[in-house]
Order: sequence, then structure tokens, then C-alpha cells
Amino acid sequence: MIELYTNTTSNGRKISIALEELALPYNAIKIDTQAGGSRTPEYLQINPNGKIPAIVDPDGPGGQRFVMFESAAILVYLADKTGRLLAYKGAARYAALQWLQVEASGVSPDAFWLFYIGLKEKNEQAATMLRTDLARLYGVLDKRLGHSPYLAGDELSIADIAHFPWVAGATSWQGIDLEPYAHLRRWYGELAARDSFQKGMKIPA
Ligand SMILES: N[C@@H](CCC(=O)N[C@@H](CS)C(=O)NCC(=O)O)C(=O)O
Repeated sequence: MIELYTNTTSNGRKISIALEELALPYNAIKIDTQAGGSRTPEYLQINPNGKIPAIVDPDGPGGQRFVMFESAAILVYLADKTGRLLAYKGAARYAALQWLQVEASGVSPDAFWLFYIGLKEKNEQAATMLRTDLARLYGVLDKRLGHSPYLAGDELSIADIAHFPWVAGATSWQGIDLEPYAHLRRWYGELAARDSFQKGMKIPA
């Protein structure tokens, strides 16, 4: 069974949602990152970068134990392992990877630093800057979702899963009004209604 090292954060929940959606059996192990749990010598053996999420798959490539970290890479791995949530080749594959990259290099760092520097350390200048850029990115997603049901096109993909837990926090802790983003709200409502997304968002308990 896959072991998922995670915490109650958006980066962790991307992976629990994907595992639920793919119906892959897994065991979630909560790592208390606030208490330094991701920087212990044992955990650094799994993720030398000292962050959640990470997975250990006893049935990895070639049937061997396989360890992976970085949420976007884990999503690609799980999709390729099952042949779902990412087209095997062609335009739909590259569209999904492109939107996944928007999350990994734009939405995720904006929201992460908004939380830690803007809100926890109460740096208002940083909060405003990061919130403004995050809202701009939500506008980019909204525009895309005005043309296709999902970010990569007609099919649900790992790009949608990667963005979902961040958009879930928009109106609450990020302080971003989603009212102007009708397409993003339509997409969010549809995904939020899926059992897999509901279950994945509650991991770890
Ligand atoms: N780029 C990484 C980011 C992971 C990340 O920032 N994880 C945070 C929690 S959301 C963490 O583990 N922080 C603990 C630390 O830095 O000590 C990914 O996508 O996996």
C-alpha cells in the first residue's frame, strides 16, 4: 500500500484527492511540520527537501519500492501509474502539464507565502502584493474555464486537482472574493461535489 506523508495543508491534500480519485489504497501518515516533523533525520531520508507531501510506493517502477516528493511530480507519477487523470500523449497531456506548472510556480507559492509572511507574520505589504497576484492568477484560471470544462480541456486532470485545495481557501483565509470569477466558481462547485475531493480534503483526519 502507498504511504502518504502529509499534513492538513493544500500541498498535502492535492495528493490525498488524487489517491481518492484514482481509488489507490493508501495509508496517510501525518507529519507535524510546525513542530519540525519534516526536518527529522528519518523524514529527510524520504524527502531531503524537508517538506510534505511525499509518498513511498512499495510497487513502483519495475516492481521496486519507490520514494517521491514534490506534489506536482507525485501527481504526474500517480497519473502515469494508473493511466488516468493525464493523457498519455498529445496536446491534452501538455495542456495538463502547462496548467499544473501554473499551480506549482504561481498559485502555490503565492498562497503559501500569503499565509506565512502575509498573515502569520502580519506583513501587510507582502499580504497585499501576494493577494493581488493570486487574484490575478484566479482570473487567468477563470478565463480558461470559460472555454473548457476543465483546465486541460474536456477531461478532469491532475491540473484541476492541484489547484482545487488553494481555490478552496480563497474566500476564507486568502481574503479573495470569487464573485467576479463565474467560471472558476462553476468548476469549483462541480469538483467540490465529488466524493473523492470531499474525502481527500479531510486527510489527514
Ligand atoms: N513545492 C513543494 C512545496 C511543499 C511545501 O511547501 N510543504 C510545506 C507544507 S504545505 C512544508 O512541508 N513545510 C514544512 C517546512 O518547510 O518545514 C511541493 O509542492 O511539494
